[in-house]
Amino acid sequence: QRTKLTYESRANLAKSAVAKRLFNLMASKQTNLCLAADLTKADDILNVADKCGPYICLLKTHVDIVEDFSEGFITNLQSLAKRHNFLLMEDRKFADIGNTVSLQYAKGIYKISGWADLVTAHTLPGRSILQGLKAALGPDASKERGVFLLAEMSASGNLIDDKYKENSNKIATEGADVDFVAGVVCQSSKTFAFPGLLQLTPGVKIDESVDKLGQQYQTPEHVVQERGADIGVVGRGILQATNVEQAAQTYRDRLWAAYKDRVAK
Ligand code: 5FU
Repeated sequence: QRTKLTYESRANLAKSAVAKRLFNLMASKQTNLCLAADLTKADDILNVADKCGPYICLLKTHVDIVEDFSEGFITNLQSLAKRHNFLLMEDRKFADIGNTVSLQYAKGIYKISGWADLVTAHTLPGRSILQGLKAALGPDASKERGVFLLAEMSASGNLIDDKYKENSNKIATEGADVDFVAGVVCQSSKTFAFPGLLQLTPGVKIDESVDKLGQQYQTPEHVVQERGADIGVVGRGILQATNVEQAAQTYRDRLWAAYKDRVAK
């Protein structure tokens, strides 16, 4: 069972080079917290990235909500990632035909493939989503990039059913492009079994169980121990705290303790 294995041991089973890197980073830095930096001003994102950097393995962006985007913002974000040792994920949720996602990944204002170690993609279009994203990268660059495929969502009333989950798992684990898949975004350990993939689970908060727009929350302990999360994604739980740094530390401590408990049992 993958949830019983340590991150170190799973690094050796990963087919994606970025997944391997992330598993090892998590183990050495002792954190399985991803910060969802959903803020609309570049300086605000850089500020929370600097404060929370020591406690996170991954910083997740929605770059299209940044009102004052510039290349300088990306340069600064990358140097914070380097300084504090975390990876960058753009939660773009690509969902179009291969040719279009290839353009969306590498071109336009954001040139995501140039800086995001990881991106998210829906499996709705089928395998061509992976081929399309890969096509945007040179042969060497594809080793430094990875995709998290969405097999489930935390939104109440979402349309994903068991068949869709099963087929998403097949795309993530079978075929020529599995070396490009770093993990799966989902809500349950039953969604996939392969231990070389990371389970990223959003919808994590210490108190409060829903928001007004369909988001459903679970506690850090619940997502790691009952739902099989390898990485817990926290946005507003940290961003809206009075002391952001302290909140990041608390989430880091609770998510990490839950993981240590999980592998010890
Ligand atoms: F794929 C998903 C999902 O199923 N639920 C999510 O909430 C992604 N998310 C993202 O996680 C969402 O786009 C936000 O960036 C983040 C959750 O933020 P919160 O403030 O902790 O609710």
